[in-house]
Amino acid sequence: MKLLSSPASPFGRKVKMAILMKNLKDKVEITTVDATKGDATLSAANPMGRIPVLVAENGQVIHDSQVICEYLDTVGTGPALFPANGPARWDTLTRASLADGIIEAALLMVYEGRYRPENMKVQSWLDRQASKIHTSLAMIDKAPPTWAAAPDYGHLTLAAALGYLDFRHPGIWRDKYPKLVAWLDTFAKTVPAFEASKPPAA
Ligand SMILES: N[C@@H](CCC(=O)N[C@@H](CS)C(=O)NCC(=O)O)C(=O)O
Repeated sequence: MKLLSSPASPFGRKVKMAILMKNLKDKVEITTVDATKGDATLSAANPMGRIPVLVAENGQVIHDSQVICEYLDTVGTGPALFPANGPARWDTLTRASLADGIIEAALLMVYEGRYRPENMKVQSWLDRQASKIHTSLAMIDKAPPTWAAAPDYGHLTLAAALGYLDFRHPGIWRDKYPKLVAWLDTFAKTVPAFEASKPPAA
């Protein structure tokens, strides 16, 4: 299999964690793609021009990060990342959806800084994204999601979100959400893939 991603991508990090958690390291070749510049290989695989994209062994192109993780769950070994059905499945997917929302808001803040000329930056837009992040973190911090046998897709997505905040917005969450800080420490100790997929220093 081939994965198109980049070292800094939080959505790519979700997939990299899933690859390691499902014991597929030797089966996936990772190619670095710069999604911010427009890349012909990437556009051919995903017309949205977004990473991550997985090309399966049979040549099938799979995106986005959730679909890739679900695919990897079917071809790898180890504990299931996605409960097959019932309330547990909707709980996992809903926790992941909220964590993806945190990543999206954090990414929009990065893009605002990166792409808009200084005199066109809209502070109220940045504040709105930051507020979404804080409202979500405050809710999750009340009762960080535990796991029984092993962390699932919802947990790995939350870890990717917190890792991305550390990477791109350091200082905005750790002093406010102590339970989440402890939760991420426990996750990192339980899942070596978290540290192994860490982006290079910003
Ligand atoms: N929903 C997608 C989001 C992917 C995404 O936004 N990736 C970012 C990099 S982390 C990207 O490719 N951005 C470039 C762009 O949107 O043009 C997923 O879960 O994979």
